[in-house]
Amino acid sequence: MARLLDALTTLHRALGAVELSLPLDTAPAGVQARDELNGQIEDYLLPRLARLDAPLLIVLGGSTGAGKSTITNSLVGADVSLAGVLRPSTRTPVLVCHPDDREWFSTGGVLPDLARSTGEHPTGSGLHLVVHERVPPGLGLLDAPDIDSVELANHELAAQLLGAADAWLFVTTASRYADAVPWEYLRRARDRAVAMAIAINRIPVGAATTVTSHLDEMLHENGLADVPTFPIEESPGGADLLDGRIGPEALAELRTWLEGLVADDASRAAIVRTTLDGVLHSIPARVDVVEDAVDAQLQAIAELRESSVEAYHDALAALDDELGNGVLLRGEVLDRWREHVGTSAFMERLQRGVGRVRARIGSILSGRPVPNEAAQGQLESNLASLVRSHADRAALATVTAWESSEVGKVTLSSANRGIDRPTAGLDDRLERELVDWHDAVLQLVQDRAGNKLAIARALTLGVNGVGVAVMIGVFSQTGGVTGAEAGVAAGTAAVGQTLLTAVFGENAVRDLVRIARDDLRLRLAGVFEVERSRFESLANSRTGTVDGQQLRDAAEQLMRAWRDEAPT
Ligand SMILES: Nc1nc2c(ncn2[C@@H]2O[C@H](COP(=O)(O)OP(=O)(O)OP(=O)(O)O)[C@@H](O)[C@H]2O)c(=O)[nH]1
Ligand SMILES: [Mg+2]
Repeated sequence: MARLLDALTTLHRALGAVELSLPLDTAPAGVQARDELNGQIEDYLLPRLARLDAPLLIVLGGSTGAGKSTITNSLVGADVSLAGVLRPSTRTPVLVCHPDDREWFSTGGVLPDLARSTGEHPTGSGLHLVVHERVPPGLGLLDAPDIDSVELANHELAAQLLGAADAWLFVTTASRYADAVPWEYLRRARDRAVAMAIAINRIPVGAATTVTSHLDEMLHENGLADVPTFPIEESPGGADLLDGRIGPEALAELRTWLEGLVADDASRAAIVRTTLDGVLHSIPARVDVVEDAVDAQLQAIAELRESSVEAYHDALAALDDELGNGVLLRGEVLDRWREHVGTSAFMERLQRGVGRVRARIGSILSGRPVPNEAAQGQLESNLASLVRSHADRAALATVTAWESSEVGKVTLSSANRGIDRPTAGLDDRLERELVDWHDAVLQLVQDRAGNKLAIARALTLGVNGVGVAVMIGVFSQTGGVTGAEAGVAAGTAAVGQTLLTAVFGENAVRDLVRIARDDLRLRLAGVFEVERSRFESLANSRTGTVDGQQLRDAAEQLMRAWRDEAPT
């Protein structure tokens, strides 16, 4: 039994972790199946498996006014549950048992979430427990609320109670037995192969054969041919029973059936086994429903995640294009470059000539305008604002994509304000990354340059100058600078490239620039990933910790354990 209980606990835990909060078609059925099954595991399976010889619980369920409370009182021969003309009359379920079974039904673990009340009348909630000598030992009779009145809470409670039963005593009447709602329940009992009997109350005198044969026909059609039926003839009394009880003769057969259930260990064990087996075998199909719903949720979440990945990917690609096209040479980087190379001292030195360097770059420099302050003033854009604008675009694109579906809207509903804008920390994070990148480029130059730095130093470039030249190389790879600043930017870039090439050689420069560029790309991708992570957490907050496969595995594990450990 230990393995079975373990498997059941595992399934219970897995079902408890199922999250179905997205408005998908499959969700309502999934929620219902999940809650019902988990309820039944707690209310019935765990306590029953923990003690197979515990008293039987027979639950009286059915339409409002069918006579469940009246039959309970009449069987016991005492007013244990209030019956009445006002519908629905039973709201608090009443469990009546022999005094010997009091302990099991009050603390034994059945229906653990229903607080027990005792005393003359139900307190209004939980489960009212009454003991009476006339109930056969080993049997609890539970008078449940109805399944079809205007009180929806009654139906839920009734379904929970029926789920906890070792056997159902379904109560209907001669005029109500063909109603739709009771048949939904009867078919559920059939699907779960729960031990069951049907009492047809208030049969007009002499009509028993007509009514039962029609009911039997319906049972047959619904695959319930084996269910015993107990016709109960209408007792006189008009709308209300005179003394509130049905005569003993009318109930004789039903009483015999009930007593037979607990007459000996074998018949008691047979009922326990029938229902246990039925309920356990109903589990895979019920888990299937939950599983489908879970998979649909995960699929929907994956689609949301995908659209955020796409939006940020597109934005990063666009940013990447712009990084290479020289647009950035209008900004800070250009300033830095100028700090090192844009001085007249440097230009003079170049003009005086430094061997082959001069030879190779002289032609490029001749006729070029020297970068000046005025040109610099026109250049306002910088990397930070470029990144920010792309981050902005990606956030907005993601929000727009998500808002196009109900699932996305619901997921967005728990977002913080400003989800459609870049994060507050973007600027700081980006600045840190750029500082780090700058350092990394300098380190790279130092590592790769070897003694060529001596030449660079001779040009007063130094490590910094070479580093900045590499950065300029990164931002001018595709060359296409246009507009007013083109002359300055392109000139500066060309000077940088030419210098680098002169000092380091073409391949080395290409390498340096490529490595620096890849490094920057990676850093920017990281910055964007932080931006996107807000959407990722929103999506994750809608995902439970289990998927369909885990549920399927848990159900299979359970069925294997039951096959090996079922009592015979
Ligand atoms: N005359 C007559 N009245 C009956 C008979 N059986 C039940 N009643 C009456 O039918 C009414 C409803 O009976 P209840 O026992 O309260 O019905 P219930 O199924 O418990 O109804 P809910 O608690 O609302 O779900 C009561 O007024 C009973 O007295 C019967 O055989 N003859
Ligand atoms: Mg009642």
